[in-house]
Amino acid sequence: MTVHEVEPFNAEPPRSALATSELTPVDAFYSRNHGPVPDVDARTWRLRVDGLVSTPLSLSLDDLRDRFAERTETATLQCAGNRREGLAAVRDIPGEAPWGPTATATASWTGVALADVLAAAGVQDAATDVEFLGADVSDQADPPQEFGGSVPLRKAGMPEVLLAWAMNGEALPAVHGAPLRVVVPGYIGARSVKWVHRVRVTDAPSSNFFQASTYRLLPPDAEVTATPGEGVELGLVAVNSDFLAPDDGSEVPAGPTRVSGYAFAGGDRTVVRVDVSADGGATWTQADLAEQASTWAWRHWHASVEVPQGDVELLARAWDSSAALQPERPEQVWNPKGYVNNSWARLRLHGV
Ligand code: MTE
Ligand code: MO
Repeated sequence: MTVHEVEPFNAEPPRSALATSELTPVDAFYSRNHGPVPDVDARTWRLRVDGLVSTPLSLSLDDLRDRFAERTETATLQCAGNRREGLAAVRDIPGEAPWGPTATATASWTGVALADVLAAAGVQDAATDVEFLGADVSDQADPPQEFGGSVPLRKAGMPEVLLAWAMNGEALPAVHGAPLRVVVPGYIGARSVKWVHRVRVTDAPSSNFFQASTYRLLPPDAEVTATPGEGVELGLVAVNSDFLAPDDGSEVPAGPTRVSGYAFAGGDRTVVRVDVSADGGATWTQADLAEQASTWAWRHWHASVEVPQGDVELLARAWDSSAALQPERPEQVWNPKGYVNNSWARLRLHGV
């Protein structure tokens, strides 16, 4: 793992660790934290469901297992800061980790549908949003605050949104949110709140620091302040892709070379095409796309490209089912917090 920060713990795996299987092994799954990993006792832990509901609930893990049907969904998580490195190369982004292309990963998540829990609580007519609060306290907010965020009620009511206690069939590790985390497929990773202990039904988007003041897209010339409501709230993940093999900077035999990577689009959009170029974008080869494990999962892809003698920069770009194409250059999407770098993927190889 490349450890960007020890406390809070922030780390991403080498590209190769994501290349071999559609489901990312748990020990290769990136970790993104804003405070210390909380020590939660699963026996005394309860999930409170309150706010605009007719029957507030307090549920133990056994209650969740006993009262609701178990569901498993394969979903990709992608941090809004994934690939920030490419933006930081354009212009400095102080105070934010220079994430490479692997602050994203895919797991099969097991738990219960949030929709079923909301139905048991009875959502009132005035409700518009559902907020999640985690047990970790982050001093990145002033004063320090629990990590939280919300999604629109219409998303919260979809069957793919889970309260999950397992990933890839194993009990959720502490660093990934044990005993319970939210999984909001198609949304930026920040909405998949770990160590969730409260689900609050509301009539407005969350005023939590990590939604109202950060994870927002500011115009390039904006100053970074913590004023709530500035810029645009991030939600659905934009179409994105990157290379997974070979590694950046590798020496390879000149000639036809197999390259592979991932592509992902949020919301209920899917990846429909990936192009790869070895001549700066003059000509493109369409990559072969692997079957998608679910609507909510990335697509692995591979292609054979002609690598010349010497240095070459390969390009990759994905299209989604709304015909959106990744923008060409990081300069075009640069923003002061370094979110959503979905510019074309670039990989340097040296043909020998
Ligand atoms: N939940 C809590 N409680 N605290 C956090 O710091 N980080 C979020 C989200 N959920 C976070 C959280 C962010 S920004 C991302 S990208 C994902 O968790 C990362 O999940 P992972 O660490 O399991 O990969
Ligand atoms: Mo994130």
